[in-house]
Amino acid sequence: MSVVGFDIGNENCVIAVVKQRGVDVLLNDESKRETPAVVSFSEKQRLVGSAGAASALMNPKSTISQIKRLIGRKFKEVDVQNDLKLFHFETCESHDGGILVRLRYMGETHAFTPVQILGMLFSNLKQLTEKDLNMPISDCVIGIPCYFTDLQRRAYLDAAAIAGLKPLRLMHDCTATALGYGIYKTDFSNVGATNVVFVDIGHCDTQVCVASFESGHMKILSHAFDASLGGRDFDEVLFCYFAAQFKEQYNIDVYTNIKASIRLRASCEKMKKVLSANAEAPINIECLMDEKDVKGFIKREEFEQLSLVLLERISVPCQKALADSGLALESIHSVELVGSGSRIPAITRMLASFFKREPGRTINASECVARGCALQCAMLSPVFRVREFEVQDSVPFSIGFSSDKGPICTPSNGVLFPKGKPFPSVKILSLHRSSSFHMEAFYADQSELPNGVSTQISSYMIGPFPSSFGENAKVKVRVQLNLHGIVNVQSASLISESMDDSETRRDASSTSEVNAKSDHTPAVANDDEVSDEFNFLFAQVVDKARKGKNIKRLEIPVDESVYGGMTKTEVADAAQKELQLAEQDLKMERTKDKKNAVESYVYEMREKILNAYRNFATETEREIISRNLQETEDWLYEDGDDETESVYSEKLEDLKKLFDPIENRYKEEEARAEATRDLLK
Ligand code: ATP
Ligand code: K
Ligand code: MG
Repeated sequence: MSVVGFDIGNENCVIAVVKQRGVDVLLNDESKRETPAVVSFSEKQRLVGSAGAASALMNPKSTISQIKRLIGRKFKEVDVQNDLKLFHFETCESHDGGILVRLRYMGETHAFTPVQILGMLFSNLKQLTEKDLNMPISDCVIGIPCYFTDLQRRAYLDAAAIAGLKPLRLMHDCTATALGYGIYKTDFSNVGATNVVFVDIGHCDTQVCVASFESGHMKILSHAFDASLGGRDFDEVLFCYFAAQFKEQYNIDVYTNIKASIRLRASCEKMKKVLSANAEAPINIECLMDEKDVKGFIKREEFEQLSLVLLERISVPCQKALADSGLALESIHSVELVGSGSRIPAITRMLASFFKREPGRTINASECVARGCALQCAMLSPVFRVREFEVQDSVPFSIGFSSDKGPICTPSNGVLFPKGKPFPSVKILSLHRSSSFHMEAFYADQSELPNGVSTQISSYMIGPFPSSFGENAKVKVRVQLNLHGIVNVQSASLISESMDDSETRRDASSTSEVNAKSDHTPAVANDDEVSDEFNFLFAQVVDKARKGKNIKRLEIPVDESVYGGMTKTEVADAAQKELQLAEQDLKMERTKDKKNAVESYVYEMREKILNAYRNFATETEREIISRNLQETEDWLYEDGDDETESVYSEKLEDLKKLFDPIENRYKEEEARAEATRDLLK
């Protein structure tokens, strides 16, 4: 059993694993600690990660990156449409308003949902991990942006299921970072809490959280974000600048040429990184478009000037997180800056002036999310013993609940899980109903959500239930905001109590005897009520039942449907499809291996027949073999370039048949020589 943390970024993925002596970040096949979040469909197989990124230029229309942006979103959302303009793969609207990625693969047009594509990334990361650990894995913790909606969280779980992973928790990126930061620190002051601001600037987004640490305990006070502000936007500043400049200078319009725009964008990203360490940076691209080589140059100051609006926007979520935490600037002990997008010096300067102190850079900016997730996974796994450390996260968006009688859970306007309150959390709703009824979970405040996101979450049919419980029977509905930040109705039960309901509630410790035989139910429904789990009346109800009172409790069916979510069957089908695709990839890998084996055999034997084996073959044999080797080599580059595994196997066998007699003669002679040597010793 192993525990794993995954950070799936818009640009890079990181895998962290808890090993005996701490948390390790795994290396991928290229020995890199970060793996590009890219899936590319080449002619007959998928290329994921570094291989996928490498084929982006050759295969722009079937190379998918930044899929995280499209998870659980609607095609028509304005922000989605803005993102789609930057992508070169083709998309369309699905029947339920979602997004489909359309591409050609193995001679057919395929449509994949973003969840399926994310599932492919997960599969690849799972494979990398299993190869490294040399054992199968499924338990993991996955980092997610704090601004993910319920639907996006469910979509992540579906994608993980497609890949055969079992997330023990979806963890907010900053919460994971804060955990990794806090768990090792032992120098928190004994008097009061230590408050730390974490700012994570990634490729596409900015997240800020305020966390409060005490020894053995961490509480997130607030989350804030800009879902569309990250390193990518700074690349775009340079891209627009040089696109305009090259148009004027060389009369080329890169916007009209996919490959040119991919190359310019990649160069601009490199340039941005150069500008983080240097006062100026050149750009040189050969044959960018219309066979023209282009050259350019920018000073860091100019870049900063062009990025002024972006830089200013970073302070907005900082301001919000601080305000929502209820803390004054003076109560903040430090500001920690993570995410590779934050490596731009002007960002540090801006944050320093906003927080009135230099932001810390002690945390590993690119690995902290995965590391924190791995730690959380170890804490949640029964197999590991981790230092006692309590993690209390904070609800990012207010969640309301309503039933067919209108909003419930007053006093705060139908809000059941208010923003900023701790989660996971369970609430018990007490209602009175005579037959099946309907409930809805929704986001209570549109203004808290990212642009244009729907407030609908999920709906529940509760019931049917037997009429023997009478009119206006009491129903207890147990609603949970779970570890993933997903809201759901866990269970619903009918309660028949042999006393006046309101009486019981008013005096929870009442021991007043009630006539056990009377089947009294209140004639009028009480106002719907909500209580936290610890206030729940069940304990008392059960208690009375034990005393032999006539109290009935009956679990009733709850049927959930999620707006825009996948059904269990759809997830199972997608998992099946993923297996088929993986099988095809594997087949192509085996084919490649076989082809390589033929090729190396040709080279090896050519060398041997000229040297070691020379005297063991007749002139005729040597001629035949040389001819065969040459023919095979030519074939590999021409007709045999793209053959099946079995064809390569046959080819190899044929060559071996020619060679085996000679090889045997050679080996016999070797053995004889060795025996003679032994005798002479
Ligand atoms: P997200 O968090 O948005 O999902 P991510 O986690 O993949 O994305 P990171 O890996 O934290 O993002 O950061 C990637 C961004 O950091 C890219 O925009 C990249 O260009 C930028 N970046 C990396 N190194 C530097 C550098 N030295 N200077 C400036 N920017 C950099
Ligand atoms: K990352
Ligand atoms: Mg990130």
